[in-house]
Amino acid sequence: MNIVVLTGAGISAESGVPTFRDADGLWAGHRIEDVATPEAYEATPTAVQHFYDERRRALADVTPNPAHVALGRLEEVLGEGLFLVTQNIDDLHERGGSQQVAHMHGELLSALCRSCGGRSHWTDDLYDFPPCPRCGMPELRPDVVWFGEVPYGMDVIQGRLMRADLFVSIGTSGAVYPAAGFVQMAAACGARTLELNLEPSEGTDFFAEARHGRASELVPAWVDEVLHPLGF
Ligand code: BV8
Repeated sequence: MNIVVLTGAGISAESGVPTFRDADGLWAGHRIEDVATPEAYEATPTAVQHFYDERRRALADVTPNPAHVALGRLEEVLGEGLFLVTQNIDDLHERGGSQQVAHMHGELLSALCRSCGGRSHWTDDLYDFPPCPRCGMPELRPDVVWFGEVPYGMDVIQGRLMRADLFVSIGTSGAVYPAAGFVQMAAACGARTLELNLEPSEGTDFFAEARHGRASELVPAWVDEVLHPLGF
């Protein structure tokens, strides 16, 4: 069985990580074009660095919730049969037990050097432009995909979507492409499609089935449904 799971900010909401578009979300205090575009970084690099430094620091105060843990259990049983792709840049999937996570929009705990192109595991601030561990240049930026930049791993993602038996979207508003289009690609290639979200997403009509509620309840229940027939 080939399952592709796409997650968004909603899966981390109950862990205390703010989503983007909910009332108290990240965009409530900012405009996308002011903090999540290459142009914003060119114009006000320190302000953009602070936006990500705050989120990186906040990772120390959050913990995985039952939804993350349930997906870790699903991977333990299905192995390569599960492909987990996330729009999130937090490390809660990994801390919840998932070992293979495709971060299509990058990761807070990675720094990308604009001089040598090298990536380094990074837990500190970047606003003071520390030297790149590889080349020494003060050119480290957050290793995240901004609007207008190309998401990571699209070829692998598309390959998995095309041979999925089941596509499940968890905790995403379906507002941002190309992630929001994955359901249509999977369905066109014959996959069953399921949306698990607090409320109907912008793409909810593309899903064969939708269940609405909190991820910490919906996801463990769904994982049990998948694993019980397999004897787990
Ligand atoms: C690209 C990383 C080309 C940084 C992010 C016009 C039409 C179509 C597309 C475009 C267009 N104009 C421009 C575009 C392209 C653009 C885009 O889509 N813009 C939007 C605004 C229209 N996209 C891009 O630029 C992308 N690049 O297109 O390159 C390309 C394409 C294909 C192949 C090759 C090249 C790059 C976009 C990446 C931007 N970076 N994040 C950072 O984190 O700061 S986006 C960011 O917002 C997230 O990563 C995520 O992807 C996105 C959406 O957020 P969600 O995760 O869905 O969170 P949100 O708050 O929106 O929703 C939360 C949901 O959870 C809600 O539904 C809520 O109900 C639910 N929820 C809340 N609590 C719970 C819950 N569910 C369950 N339980 C709960 N407890």
